[in-house]
Amino acid sequence: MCIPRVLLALALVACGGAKKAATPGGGSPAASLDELMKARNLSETDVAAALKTYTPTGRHDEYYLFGSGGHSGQVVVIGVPSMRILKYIAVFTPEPWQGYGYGDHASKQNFADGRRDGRSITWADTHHPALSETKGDYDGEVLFIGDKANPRMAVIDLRDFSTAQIVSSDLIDSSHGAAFVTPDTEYVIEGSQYPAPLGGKYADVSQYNDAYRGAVIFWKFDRAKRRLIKEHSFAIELPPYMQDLADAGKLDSHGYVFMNSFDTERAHGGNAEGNPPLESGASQNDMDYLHVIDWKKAEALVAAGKTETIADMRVLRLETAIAEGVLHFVPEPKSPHGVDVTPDGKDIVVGGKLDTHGTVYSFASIKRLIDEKKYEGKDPYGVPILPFKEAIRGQVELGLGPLHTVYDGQGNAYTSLFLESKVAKWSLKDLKVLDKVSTHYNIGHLTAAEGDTVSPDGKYLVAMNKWALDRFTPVGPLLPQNFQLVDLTGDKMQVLYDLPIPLGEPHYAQMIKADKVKALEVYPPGTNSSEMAKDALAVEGGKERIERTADGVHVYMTAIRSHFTPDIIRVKQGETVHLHISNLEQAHDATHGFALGSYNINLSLEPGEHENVTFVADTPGVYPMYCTEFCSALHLEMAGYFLVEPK
Ligand code: RUQ
Ligand code: CUA
Repeated sequence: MCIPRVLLALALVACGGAKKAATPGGGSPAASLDELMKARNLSETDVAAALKTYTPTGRHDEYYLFGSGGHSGQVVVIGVPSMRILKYIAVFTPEPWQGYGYGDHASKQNFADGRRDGRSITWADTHHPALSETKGDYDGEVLFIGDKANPRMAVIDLRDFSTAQIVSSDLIDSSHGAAFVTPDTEYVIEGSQYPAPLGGKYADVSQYNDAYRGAVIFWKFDRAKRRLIKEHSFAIELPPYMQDLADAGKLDSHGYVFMNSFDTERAHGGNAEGNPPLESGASQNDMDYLHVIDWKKAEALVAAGKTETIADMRVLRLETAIAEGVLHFVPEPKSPHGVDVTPDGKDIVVGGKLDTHGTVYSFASIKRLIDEKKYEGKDPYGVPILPFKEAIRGQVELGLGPLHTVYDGQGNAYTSLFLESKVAKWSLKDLKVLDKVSTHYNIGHLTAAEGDTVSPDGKYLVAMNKWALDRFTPVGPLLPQNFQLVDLTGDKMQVLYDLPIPLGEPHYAQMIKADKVKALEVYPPGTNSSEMAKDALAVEGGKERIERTADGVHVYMTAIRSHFTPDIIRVKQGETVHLHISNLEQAHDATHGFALGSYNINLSLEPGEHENVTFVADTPGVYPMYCTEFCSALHLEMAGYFLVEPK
């Protein structure tokens, strides 16, 4: 009770020492804080929680939280501790406000690169965002996010919080262990989940053991270009287990990747064909395999040409990976889920899911066992298995359904307990639980401030809850997810705030110090935002024009408060039209939109930005074009006509 009292006293000082506070709604006489608490049925603990998150107008947050947007195929950006939603970044899904997927060349290119089997995909199941790292610390340059359903990877540039690239490989047909970065962002990891014949080939599921495989892709990141380079990437073939989450080793364990698996039973469904249902078939064994991958060694073998190319990807085949000592297994308790390397890189924590323990592996022991070739056996594919008991430092009894673990800077770990709906705080040194806090409900991932770097901040944790049940005013049978902000500063964890996420099921999120991200205020004049360079077709004020060339009509247009120039465009039916539009503004937040109805063209022209659009004027008529952002008092007048004369 003493902490809330102090905060309450602070609150009173903050309102000028008098026990008067403004009444919501205004007008009526100010009520005292006590009266407000009574009227709103708030306890001192509630008021303390409010004071820890309340952020007055104009004040900025201490952290950015980058959360997966789940099915929406987007990324949600939230300020912490206020829990205010700052942005949804369009990634895999068209998004009208950002003009993403509505005509401009850059987003068209992203969607083209994200096609699967030649098919355009307009949604994604985004799971794990990963911030780029330098020496194991977030550097605030880019964010990666993977799509589980249509295995793809996206690169988001944090200079402008927009998607710079989407890549895809036909090697695998689903992914889950993505995105995770190596400590200097040399590679971005994408592990498959559901085994399938590599390279999109066909084989009946009855050939599961022989023809189906898993794989992990190491996407090469070119930091100068801020792009993933497919030609420099590679993959490692894995047995047909369901590989799950991954984490890269750091410091002591640098050079390794750890990846969970389940269904080492190789159950593959067929419940209408006399087989056990997949979930029970996959839960027979007491142990599955933690995959220990030496990516440095793999990289050297790839450079030496020991690969086979499948679906345009250089693949280190399973037998090579085994023969060269790239891949080892260590047993892990029953259908694990999260694998999380500790900040010092010395230990690896695995959540048991169907086991009540967190298992703490010692990297030093794993390394020694590998060096001594001390195996307790081999799996059916010949992968050496290290002895479990000698590879672990210990186990901690956490509770029901441990999934994911994050860390603070004080030697504590925080593990989500899905079945118990709790977060367990425990000591890495003593492997003892120190505290538990209830979350609402069925927590999946959790994220702590800089919680998976070499130097976590502690302070705040966000529980990412799958079920919301009774937490919010009802909105029908489909409920939002619930992000709960938890204070880590006291001995006891305290839930401070509930934020409904009504757009998809977020899985993971990362929280970075806000001052590490250097976001642009405006683009330099004429910037092509996908290239982050001046566009060759950028238009300067006074140089607007319409030109007819062999490939169609080129319209060089500018936008500035409150007009487009030219504002009348005349073309003939069937002509190809190339719009080149520069927003001449250099004032912060002076964004213009450009909408051309019936042609499905809708752009967001941020200050300094240039965009190119190409389309065929196939339907004659009169089409108003106008600015879609309320940019000025004469915004409604910021309009013109696109005239298509019939043939
Ligand atoms: S999953 S809720 Cu990370 Cu995709 Cu565990
Ligand atoms: Cu420009 Cu409204």
